[in-house]
Amino acid sequence: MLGRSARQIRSMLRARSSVSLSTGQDVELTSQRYPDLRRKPFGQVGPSEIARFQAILDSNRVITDPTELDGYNTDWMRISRGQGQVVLKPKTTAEVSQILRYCSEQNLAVCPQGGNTGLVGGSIPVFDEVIVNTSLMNKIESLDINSSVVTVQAGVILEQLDRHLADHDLLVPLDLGAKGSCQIGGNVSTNAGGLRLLRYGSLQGSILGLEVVLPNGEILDCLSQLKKDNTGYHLKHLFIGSEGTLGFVTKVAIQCPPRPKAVNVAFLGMTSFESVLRTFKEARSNLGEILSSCEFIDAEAMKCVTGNLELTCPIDPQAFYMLIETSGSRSNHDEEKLTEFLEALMSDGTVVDGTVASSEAQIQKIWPLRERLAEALLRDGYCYKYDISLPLDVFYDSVIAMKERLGSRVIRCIGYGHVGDGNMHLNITTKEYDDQVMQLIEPFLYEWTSHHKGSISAEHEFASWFIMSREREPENPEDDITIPRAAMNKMIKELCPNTRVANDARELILNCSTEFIHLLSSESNEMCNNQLKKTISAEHVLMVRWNEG
Ligand code: 2HG
Ligand code: ZN
Repeated sequence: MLGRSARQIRSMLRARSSVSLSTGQDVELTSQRYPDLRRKPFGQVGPSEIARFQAILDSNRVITDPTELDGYNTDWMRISRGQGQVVLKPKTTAEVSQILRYCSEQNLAVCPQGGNTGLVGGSIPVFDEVIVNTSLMNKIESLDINSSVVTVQAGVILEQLDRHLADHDLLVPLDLGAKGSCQIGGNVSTNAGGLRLLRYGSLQGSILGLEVVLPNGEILDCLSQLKKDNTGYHLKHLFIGSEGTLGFVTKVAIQCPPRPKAVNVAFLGMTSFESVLRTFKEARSNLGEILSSCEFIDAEAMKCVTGNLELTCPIDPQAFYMLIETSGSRSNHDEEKLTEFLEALMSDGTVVDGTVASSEAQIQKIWPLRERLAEALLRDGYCYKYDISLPLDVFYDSVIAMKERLGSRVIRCIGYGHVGDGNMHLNITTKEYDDQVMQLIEPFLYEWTSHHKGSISAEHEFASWFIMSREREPENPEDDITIPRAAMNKMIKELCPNTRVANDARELILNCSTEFIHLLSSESNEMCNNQLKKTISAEHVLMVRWNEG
């Protein structure tokens, strides 16, 4: 970009190749890789259970064919595989309610599943849980043009919703690389972060209401469409990001921002991480309200996405790259701001190369370099995936520390992610799973992160430590802490001895005090840091579900 103005520079990119990954038997069973995991004393699915499911749903929505089951049992990362014997595909909340009530009565473990695009194995069974898949719950129920609130069923695909909103000049305030397959219910249950959190904030802030089916089949209606509603506890927050542990999200009301009229993407190169930080600081102060994304990619990550997916980097090789997006309402204004910002950074040598794209076609050629990294990594073989939040002054040190530790044992150790949100995606690859490499990564990386006051899960998922750290043989199944009611009862007893323990999840939630809720969250964070050693082995493997097996 040196010597040329931002507006003159246009991308010189090639079309991306499409990739399809199969799922299947070659992925090791989660229960085999982690032999210490024990199936809890849940019931099993046999002919009478199948007959009951077929009475609730049509038989073509009860899948038992082993070949078909394969895809639902294997995660997108191909690192986890469950042994679910049946997939159920409800279309309505009433059907979900009947399924959960029956499973609860029969003590059958359930695995809620959306688009199965999660990165930590949380969307598939660990053992033989009943998979309740939301893909047929795909109706956009209403869109209130005046308030810009859309209400959808859980199985609506993110990209489809965004296309629908585009017709009304609105936008989903969430954007993920997996947008073509991930579903809103899963996004809510994992509190997905994504590429534009910097601009629109965490999904939690945009969700106005939720409808949730509780483990006993009761339907909890928190489906408010109001921007302001302070009547009582904000129960919806219990379900956002709780990974299906407390209930099954069936409908969501989302506040949608206006669709930007002008979008620009600058793709820049730097020689040092200090320059990345300086560029981010300048972007924040000079692009201000129009800044919508600030991503970074290191040199090895760039080699991965260009080498494995045959994409082309539009600028010369550099140590670090940044993708800076602006979204505003007046293109002249935005381009002027962006040009000034870039010229200042180039003239002092912070940015050494770059290109700017303003048309949709050009932008669509740049974003894949960042969005398709997760997919590119899988081409190496096995991927050890870490999603950490860190203070920016030590942000890239995490990759340096890991590289030093792993040396030539791995194919690559790379860093990329949402630098604007302090979110590092640290990824390591080997040809196939290598336990020795794993031992070098964990618990080291968790302890390193904890020591630097980071978080071991920034946006992907989080909760398995909770179960693992408390795992013990229950005296009776009712005390099994993998059943949320019992889990919460136990926590209440431990944390708030004076609080009344309720008999079911709904009663519990309605009766629990704000003190309990505060304690729950602060205790969770503290436990996470204190108990890393106990919990790390399963952190990316086991997800807590409300009645996981
Ligand atoms: C992203 O930001 C996703 O692309 C995936 O969160 C991150 O591949 C990863 O580690
Ligand atoms: Zn991410």
